Amino acid sequence: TDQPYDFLTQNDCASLKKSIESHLLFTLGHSLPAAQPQHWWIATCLAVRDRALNTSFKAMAEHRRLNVRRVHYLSLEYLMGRLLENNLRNTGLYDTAKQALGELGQDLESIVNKEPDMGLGNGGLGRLAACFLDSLSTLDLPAVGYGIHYEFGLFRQEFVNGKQIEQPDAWTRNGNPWKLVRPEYSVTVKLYGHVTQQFDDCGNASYVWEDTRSIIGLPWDIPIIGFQSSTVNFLRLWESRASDEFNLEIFNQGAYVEAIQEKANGETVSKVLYPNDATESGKELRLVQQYFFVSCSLHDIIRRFKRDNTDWNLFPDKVAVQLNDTHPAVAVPELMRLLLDMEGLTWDHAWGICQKVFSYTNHTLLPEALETWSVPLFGRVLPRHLQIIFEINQRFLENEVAVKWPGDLEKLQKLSIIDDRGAKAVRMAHLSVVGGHATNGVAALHTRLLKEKLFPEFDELYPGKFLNMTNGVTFRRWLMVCNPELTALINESIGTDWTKDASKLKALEAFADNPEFQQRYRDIKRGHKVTLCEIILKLTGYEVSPDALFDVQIKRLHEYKRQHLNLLHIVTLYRRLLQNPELKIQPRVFIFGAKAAPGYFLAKNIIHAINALAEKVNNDPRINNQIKVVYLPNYGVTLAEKIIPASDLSEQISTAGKEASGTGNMKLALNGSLTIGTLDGANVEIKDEVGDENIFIFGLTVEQVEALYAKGYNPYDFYWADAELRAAIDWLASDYFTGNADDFKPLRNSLLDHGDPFLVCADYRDYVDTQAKVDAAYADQTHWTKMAILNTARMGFFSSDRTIAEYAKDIWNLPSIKVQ
Ligand code: DL6
Repeated sequence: TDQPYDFLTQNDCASLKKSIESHLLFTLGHSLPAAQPQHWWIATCLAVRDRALNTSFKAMAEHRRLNVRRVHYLSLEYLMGRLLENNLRNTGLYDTAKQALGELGQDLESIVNKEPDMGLGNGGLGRLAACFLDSLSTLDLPAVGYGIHYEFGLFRQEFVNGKQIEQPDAWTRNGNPWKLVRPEYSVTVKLYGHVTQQFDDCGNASYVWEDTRSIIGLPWDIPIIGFQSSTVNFLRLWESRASDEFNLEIFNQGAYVEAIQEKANGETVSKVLYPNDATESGKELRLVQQYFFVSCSLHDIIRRFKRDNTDWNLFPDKVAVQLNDTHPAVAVPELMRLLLDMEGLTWDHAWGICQKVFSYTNHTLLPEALETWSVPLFGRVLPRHLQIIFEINQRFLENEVAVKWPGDLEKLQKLSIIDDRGAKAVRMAHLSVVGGHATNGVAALHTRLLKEKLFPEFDELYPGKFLNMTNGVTFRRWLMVCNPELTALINESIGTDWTKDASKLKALEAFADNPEFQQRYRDIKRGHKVTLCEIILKLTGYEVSPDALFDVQIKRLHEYKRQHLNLLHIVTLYRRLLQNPELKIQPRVFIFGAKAAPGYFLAKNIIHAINALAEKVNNDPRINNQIKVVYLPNYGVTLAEKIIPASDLSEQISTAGKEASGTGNMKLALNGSLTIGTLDGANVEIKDEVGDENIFIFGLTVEQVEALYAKGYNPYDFYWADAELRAAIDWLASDYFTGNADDFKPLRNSLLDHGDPFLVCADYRDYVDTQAKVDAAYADQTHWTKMAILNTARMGFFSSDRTIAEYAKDIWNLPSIKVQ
């Protein structure tokens, strides 16, 4: 940069200070004395953003000079959380900023707390995408993230009389300093209309998609700053705008209101995130959202490609596209359409390109979460794409399935991209597998089940196409930012090499038995527990003790995750304490954090039950504070950063075979919270890493679950056989907790009369008995601390840097580009 701008990009304290001041004065228009904390936050973010942009210019120029291959991560969700502290730590500017703001009479910590969460996702899938972006920049991999600029992110959760109420989350209402609008890269997207076939003089057919409606995609860029790296990548989020500010024709007819209505319709597309991560809502708007962001992104990718290349054969060398679940799967027919109808490529040429470009990550085996779209709906919204999908399917069935299994109609039906058993539907997972060169699961067990149960024929048809990429989390946010005290202790003990190579955390094993290290490790945990106690008091009004065992279950509320199994254990303990006043247990605080999809009745009933139990238990003098229950409202990334370092026990208790991976399990174990869990998802690999003696495993295995279902599962068998289980369920469904015996009947019915689909009753006894082992283990603090330290030491494998390095090598073939 030229001299006059040096203060905008230099990293010394005086420059940073000047830069913050100048943004406060000239960007925000506030004198220093008049500025509010909110303004200081924005000015500080802008000062950091200047520096990020400066790095990005250099990285982009180098990428362009080398005409590099890039990965394009397409995800309908990103759960970014707050960015300021993370960006300051990643750039190494944290202490400088603290000093600069201190000299300006401000406190960095309180400024950091002004930032609202960027909550553009539901749960695991969206947070994984955010961790991946961090690792992509950290590993100097050229990448662009693409998503939707939702005006309203995931709802804000409140409790009224213990029941969940949803409030809108207008995350960007007061402006967001990280995002940068790029109107010059706006894209026009077409929808609806119809397709006609046309012939040229030689009889060649082409297809024209006409009478369409248009929406404009306006891009907002968020810089993604890596840890000590030379690369700043971007997350590009598309906002929808109506194509004409005023539809003149309608306006001239005097229909002003209709014209404005049309404008509002265009803007609806990016209005709201669907608050649902497990079942498909089936709403037309959701299909429109998916197509909108995919089409904008592909236009953007092609624009960048054409800027530096002329030969379409090079497209797969320059472009990798990762489909984060099937939500962006419409990218397959969209790229085909662009190549066929806009660029004039032949079918075979276009298809060859497509298959080399795309790869797909599956994040769930739950049948209800596997996306399908009704054919009539799809055809109405995207008529040309439906044609293309039919042709892809016909060629696939004729040239591949029928060749591999001649005359096998059942195989044709099973593998078809179009499900024609009842009302016709497009199977987006099949489209994604067929349209790309790789499909991956997100944990070893999940990938095995994907191959053996969900896609056995595809696996046979395409040997080597299915890969495992066990998830990971960024250790920047989930250790260095959320637990700076533990980070400092680790650095002091084993140096800082682990920050670039997480496997080096293993060196901590040598300290597991060291009394002084143990004491400091415990003190750090206790410090976080004290902070969490304050948060709990503020958010719930309940006072809890930092000396109790903090037992944590934080994740979306879903029956398969079995918060109600945890609930039954607490009811059991409560009852035991009441029935035996002499009973002494390790005091425990049960901490929950979870949002339920607004239309998910039973999940909301479970939330209500936990809150009702909390109210009773926490106010019952008879149990002498031995147990407390708290449900923290509005669980999200920022709250997680406070809960995770304070946790002693991590609840990972899904029915085996249902949780694809989990990533909270990794964050908690990294921070020395021992897992109580089933052999599900990544728990299996966590157990392998930390060792059987440092984890509490219980419950049915996948094979036992299958056998039980096959035999015919009857929850009443367990209910009648176990007096404590029976009492827990019946007590919960009595009028004891709320005064109304009907309140938790739905929960009771689901566990008994509706067949207990997630085997809560079957796993109850082993769970409760394993919890007793936890209680005994916690009594020996020396040994418990040793186990916790070994968990931290052995979690290196679960760094998202490792995961992303594997994607880069085995799926994307993407080299790292260091910029001078
Ligand atoms: O892969 C990220 C994350 C896994 O850790 C969770 O186990 C899994 O439930 C979650 N899947 C989804 C499914 N959404 N859809 N479709 O969020 O992905």
